[in-house]
Amino acid sequence: MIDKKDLQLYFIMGSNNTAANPVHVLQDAINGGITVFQFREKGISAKTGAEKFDLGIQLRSVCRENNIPFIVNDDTDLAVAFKADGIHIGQKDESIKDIKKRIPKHLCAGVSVSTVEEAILAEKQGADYIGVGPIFKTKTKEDALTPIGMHGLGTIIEKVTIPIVAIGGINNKNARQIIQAGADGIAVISAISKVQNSEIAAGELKKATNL
Ligand code: TZP
Ligand code: MG
Repeated sequence: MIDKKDLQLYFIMGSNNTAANPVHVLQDAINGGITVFQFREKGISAKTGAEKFDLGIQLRSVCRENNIPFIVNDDTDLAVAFKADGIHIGQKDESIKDIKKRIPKHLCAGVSVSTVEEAILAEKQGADYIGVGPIFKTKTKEDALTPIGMHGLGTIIEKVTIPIVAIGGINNKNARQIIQAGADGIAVISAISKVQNSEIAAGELKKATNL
């Protein structure tokens, strides 16, 4: 299971989100204060098969050594094989209801949503948390939807009681307003993976999300 406080600073990364060694970036991010990590190996030139598996194992080890929950994007079988702490899926994936039936009980399951309807359905079907977005414009996800803005986030916060993490274009300048609006945390890729110093970047985001 995932605790609300674990969602405060949710870092997501795959090998194509950084020019550096992802293992080092993750360690730096942890040193800076991230509270949960998601392995998201997808998009242009993403690793597959054994290479994806090997990288995942390395990143999982870093999380384990540092007591950081390790969540796998999309691939439920891989999440189970990794003995991950959770799985995160999108709207185009298998339903959370079906996934919950075949994953071990201790794994948490998160779903990406961008509308109130999707959020309510995710909650009803047993999601442990929702990722809401994109809030702002992002260059990271090739097929990102139109940003829902702070207003869109607010309407979803009003309607569900499960933990909420906001995603999409979040940085240390706009992070604080997300938490002030009532989200439990922020999820970021580039604000930590694509900067000179991931430890400092994570530290700043952590500070911005500490109300
Ligand atoms: N889902 C919605 S936006 C997004 C994902 C995976 C990308 C977030 O990346 P960044 O760099 O934090 O905007
Ligand atoms: Mg997906």
